[in-house]
Amino acid sequence: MALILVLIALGSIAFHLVSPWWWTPIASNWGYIDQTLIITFWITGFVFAAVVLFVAYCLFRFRHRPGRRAAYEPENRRLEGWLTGLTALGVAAMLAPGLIVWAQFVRVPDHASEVEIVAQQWRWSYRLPGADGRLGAAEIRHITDENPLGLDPQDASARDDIVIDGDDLHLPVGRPVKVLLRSIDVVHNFYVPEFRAKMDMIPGMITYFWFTPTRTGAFDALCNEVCGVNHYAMRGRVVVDAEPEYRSWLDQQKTFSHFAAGPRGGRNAQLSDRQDR
Ligand SMILES: [Cu+2]
Repeated sequence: MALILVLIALGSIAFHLVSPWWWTPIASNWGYIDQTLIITFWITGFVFAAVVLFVAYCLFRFRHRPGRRAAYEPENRRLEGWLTGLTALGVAAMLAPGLIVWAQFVRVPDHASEVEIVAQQWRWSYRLPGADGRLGAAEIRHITDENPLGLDPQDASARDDIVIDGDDLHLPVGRPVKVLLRSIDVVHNFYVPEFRAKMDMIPGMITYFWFTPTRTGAFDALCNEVCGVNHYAMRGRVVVDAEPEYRSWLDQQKTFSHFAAGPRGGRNAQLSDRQDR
């Protein structure tokens, strides 16, 4: 029994070290989030190994021998003091780094640009501010086929907003971005594993986080909150571009006024296309 416990402890550590299931290479400034996870791995790993090895030691050291009797010791103030103190220290060491990272996570740099991500069963849409650098007002009651994100037609700053419906989101590398999250129906969660950042999207609320993409590439966006039968298929793509590629992509995008004025194409065409399939 003791030998099996020793093998479980050593095997768990070995599996952790050579595990094929590790994080995808990071693509944002949130290295701190990896560090807090590593601290948690160290502390919980150490405690796990210590407890299992201690049990193995006790099984061996105090194994049954004829004539030996167990001592009965229901109280031990000194030992309880030590265990309480060490447990408190371990829990604090796991929580404190998380609080520090959280404080940074919700403190958006002043020069961050904004992008809105809108979730609905079971797709992603995006909105970028137009030339005025501001996102216009939006409300659920404005939603129509020509206005899938419900932008306020009366709001001047909404008219030049860039609406990306059913396509990839592009972001420039190396520039901080504040991500504003909205949901049209149920709770979703926007998650790009490489960015190490995610947040629930709650109908009636605008939640947010910020990050800086640190390398170019195409990254899968997942819905990370079970949101209905097609939750598994709620995928998107975020493409991080160098500045020139980003500019040329941006130039090709349609603004809200263009979208609203256009023929009954856009989303309708996509939907009927989808139904045909
Ligand atoms: Cu979802």
